[in-house]
Amino acid sequence: MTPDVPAPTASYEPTRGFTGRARAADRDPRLPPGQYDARDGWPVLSAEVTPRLTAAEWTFRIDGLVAAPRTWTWDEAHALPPSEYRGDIHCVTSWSKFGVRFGGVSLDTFLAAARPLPGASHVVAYSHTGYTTSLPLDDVTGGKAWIVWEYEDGPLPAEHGGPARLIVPHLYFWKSAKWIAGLRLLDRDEPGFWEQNGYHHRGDPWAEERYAGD
Ligand SMILES: Nc1nc2c(c(=O)[nH]1)N[C@H]1C(S)=C(S)[C@@H](COP(=O)(O)O)O[C@H]1N2
Ligand SMILES: [Mo]
Repeated sequence: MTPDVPAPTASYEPTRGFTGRARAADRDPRLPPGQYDARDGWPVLSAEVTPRLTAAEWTFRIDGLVAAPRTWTWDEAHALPPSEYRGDIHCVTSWSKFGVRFGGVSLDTFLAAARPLPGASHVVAYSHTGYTTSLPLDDVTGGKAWIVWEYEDGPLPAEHGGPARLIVPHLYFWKSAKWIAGLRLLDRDEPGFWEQNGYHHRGDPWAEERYAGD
């Protein structure tokens, strides 16, 4: 108890005609609305038990509306040109993490080999566990999505999706399927696990697209 220290909320007190600006000055500009900085923590959010999946067993497939459906093994995926993401991630349960590094291969590299057909507009990403999430194709192309197996300087921990996961960091992190098994390209939006359970279909953290109807 430190009664002579002003309450920390004092600086957030709305001033007439100045609301929001005072707030914005105090907030880290990397923090989307309604989020907090998890700092050193990285919560684990899994609907399923962490699977026992070795690198040798892991495969990644692209099929559906593509000219050349195919499956990559761990070694085949690692032979592709490496790519990394350095930046922020945002979970819909309201934590964000700043300046993290993930290493792997750009999804563009895999998609270039599979060659999406003209009618393809959406993807369903699915995990080796059965978890699914749906995304517009535009949200996973153009340098916005990766298949990753490194976190900071080490292998991606199993509870965070290792051996490999999808990351789509410009959207809420439920789109970033852990233990990624594949991507199916479709000509329509086919809602995945959380999208069928009340979450928003797109999930832009800057627009606070948390739930259906947001
Ligand atoms: N296979 C699978 N992937 C998943 C999930 C899950 O339950 N299963 N949860 C999603 C959600 S809601 C979030 S916020 C992130 C959490 O990733 P983390 O546990 O590495 O923080 O993974 C996403 N990918
Ligand atoms: Mo989440």
